[in-house]
Amino acid sequence: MKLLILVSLFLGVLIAVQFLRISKYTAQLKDVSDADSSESDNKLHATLFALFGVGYLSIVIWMVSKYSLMFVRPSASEHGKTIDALLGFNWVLLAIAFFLVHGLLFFFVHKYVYSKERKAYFYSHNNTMEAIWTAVPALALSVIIIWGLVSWNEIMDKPKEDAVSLELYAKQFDWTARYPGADGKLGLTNYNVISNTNPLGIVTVQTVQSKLQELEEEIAGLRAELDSTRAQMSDYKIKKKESKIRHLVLHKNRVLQINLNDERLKWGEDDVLAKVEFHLPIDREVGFQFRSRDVIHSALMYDFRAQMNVVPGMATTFKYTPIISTADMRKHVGDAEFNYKLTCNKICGASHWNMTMDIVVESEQDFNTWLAQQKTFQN
Ligand SMILES: [Cu+2]
Repeated sequence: MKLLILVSLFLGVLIAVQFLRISKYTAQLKDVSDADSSESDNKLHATLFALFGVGYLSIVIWMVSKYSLMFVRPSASEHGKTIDALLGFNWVLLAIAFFLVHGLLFFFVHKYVYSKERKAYFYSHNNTMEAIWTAVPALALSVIIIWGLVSWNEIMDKPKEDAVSLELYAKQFDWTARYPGADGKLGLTNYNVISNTNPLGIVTVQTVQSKLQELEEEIAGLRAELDSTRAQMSDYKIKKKESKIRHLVLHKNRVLQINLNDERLKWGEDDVLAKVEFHLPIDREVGFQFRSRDVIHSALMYDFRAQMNVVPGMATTFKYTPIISTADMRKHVGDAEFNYKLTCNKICGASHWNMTMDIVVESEQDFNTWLAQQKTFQN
């Protein structure tokens, strides 16, 4: 079937080329040059152009009404309303400019089709028009930029004192949500103490000690292996093993630098970790902190009009106030299964598509009940 389509396409092109050659020869016979075109040809093209213009603009209107983001779910966060308003304003300006310019373009091509009786009017300059088409876009852009900057400053301001704080930790390929626990403080973190049982690298006396033990065991194991089999090993293998040991010793030294008497090491013990879904209380500000273990991820919480890059080696922050509970949004969209989603919005690797978490927005009371049911890090 594909071959057939290709063959017919090829033949179609061949026919078109032959037609062009025929018209070229007939033109030579009639002694008219390529540049001349008859009045009926001009009229036909003017009509076709007008039809194309109407068709094109109709398709634009149809596609916008069918696929536009203007009619999707309302913002579930307070600041999202501002973002939606800004975006809406941009769309209105774009629509005015687009339909005006394209409408005139197709209209003029149709109206001023070449005619022998008409001579083009020479019109080189008009200061008023120059001023208008400089001032109008400048004004429109100023409004967008000032409005945008003011909103941005509000949105990116520090969270309030009583805000819920919460960390979203990304790694290939999942998310972990971390709440500060009873003390209200997120525990310290350090990549050097990351282990199978401590994927977020939370620093507590216990995680430091178990990491040290793990490293010591690994070093001792490698040394024993090297001692017992050195005679049978190639130089290359010996060097590789020795280099591995050196790296582990350096790692151990970095862990040893952590001060076990630091009071702040207690903060992490009562941290609450959540997978699969995390909960937020309605109408309370949430201060987010984002961290990544490996590559750049991006935390997109579409319904809250929130997105923040998640960058290894640093913590990024964002805040918002949820204003529509999951239950209310389910009613609004008429889908009892609907859930707010946290998704990764940077192509971060093979299972990028799988990096998602449900977000449940509920009453303060339900939120506290849920939080109390979660295990603390120490347990
Ligand atoms: Cu990702």
